[in-house]
Amino acid sequence: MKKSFLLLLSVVAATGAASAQNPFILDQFTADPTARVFEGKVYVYPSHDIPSPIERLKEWFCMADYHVFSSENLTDWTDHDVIVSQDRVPWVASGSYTMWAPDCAYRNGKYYFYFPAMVRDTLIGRGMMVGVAVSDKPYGAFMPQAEPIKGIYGIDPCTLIDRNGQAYIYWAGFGNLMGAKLKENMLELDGTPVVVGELPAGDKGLKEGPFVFERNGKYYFTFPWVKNSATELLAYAMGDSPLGPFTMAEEPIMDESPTGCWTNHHSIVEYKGQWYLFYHHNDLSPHFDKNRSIRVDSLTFNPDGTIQKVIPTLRGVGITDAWREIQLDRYSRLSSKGASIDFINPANTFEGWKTILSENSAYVQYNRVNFGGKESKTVKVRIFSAAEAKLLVRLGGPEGKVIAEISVPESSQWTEVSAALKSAPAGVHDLFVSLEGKGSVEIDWIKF
Ligand code: FUB
Repeated sequence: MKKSFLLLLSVVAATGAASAQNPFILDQFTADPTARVFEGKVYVYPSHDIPSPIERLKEWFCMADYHVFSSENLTDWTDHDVIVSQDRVPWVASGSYTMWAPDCAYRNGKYYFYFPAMVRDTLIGRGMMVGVAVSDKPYGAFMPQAEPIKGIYGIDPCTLIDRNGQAYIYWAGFGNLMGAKLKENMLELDGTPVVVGELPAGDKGLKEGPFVFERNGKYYFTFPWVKNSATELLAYAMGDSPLGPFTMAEEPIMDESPTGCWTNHHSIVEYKGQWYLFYHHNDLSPHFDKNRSIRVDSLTFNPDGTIQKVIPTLRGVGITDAWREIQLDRYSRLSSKGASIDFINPANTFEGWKTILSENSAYVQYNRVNFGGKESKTVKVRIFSAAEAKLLVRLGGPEGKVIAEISVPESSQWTEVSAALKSAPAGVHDLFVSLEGKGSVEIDWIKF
């Protein structure tokens, strides 16, 4: 493969539609997020779901390539564009669209991108195998190896370098979760793979997507598991060494998806002193759960090292600047009556969501808005309302200070309306917007 082509692929794309909220990539489907901290930023290596261009995969997973995304503040994400694609990997079956869950590791000045895919017919051991592409930078250009790693038959690779500098690779294969040492070159297994024991047996539900990490001398073996014959929850076991033995934890890291997404696939990473769980739901594709979207929420450990269950949120992580378009529909709290969320355009979910307030005092709350940096004297909302109405904007909550009253005009289309701020806020606040009196007001975003 020509180096110039790879360099072209690695050119940083302009920041796409991305946000501090969940899901955090909004201009394409993304799944199976493996987050790693490289060069002081978080890099997320997801799968890239697409609606299938071929009949055989119309109702199944379909992926042709991988993008990588990076962020310094977990609010603004840069899409570095395609780093590896099925057409450029010599061992991958052409047109198989099987670029499933990947991972990336750093060692000795190089970045190793691990990915599963269907092998060419001519290779021994047909089916899914795992290959590597190597780069000098976390965002590419990645140069794929000519052959997949010998001895790995399966999907969902995950790597770990333990406290002694030994590298491991884990994967899901034939109903089991597997592990093996990697050689110093990160390209070959060092010894025979083992079945990771002490996990629920195969007849107790599908296990896949292993993600292993170390914290305070303990190794956490985490994995999606179809425990209750429905969708996947995120389970884990703990042990003192990378290949076990492990002891299963009683509580899951995350319960089954509230949206009925069959898969969940995750990674856990510490960044600037906070731990995060990256995972996926099917937010942008509510009726087809093979087109997924990646999310992130904070994760906390108990004093004994066990993991507190993570409740999925729409608000996500990070702080939102007041002068940007604040998507209230990724709310922290909604009133129990008269407030709802819907797509702006159900025929094109990539246009995002709207908040609908349709009863006196109905409200939406959006936490952690930063009013520092730029002083604003006005508030602007993108709004749709068939009749005149009034919105109140407060800081803090329902009893908080009213900072603006917005008179909403009658309109037959989306329109932007401004109002003067009663006082200029400073610092980080929770934002609270409510309907005062009658009406039904649809809000796309608000900004200051
Ligand atoms: O994305 C395809 C497959 O779905 C992954 O490899 C699994 O972990 C599941 O998320």
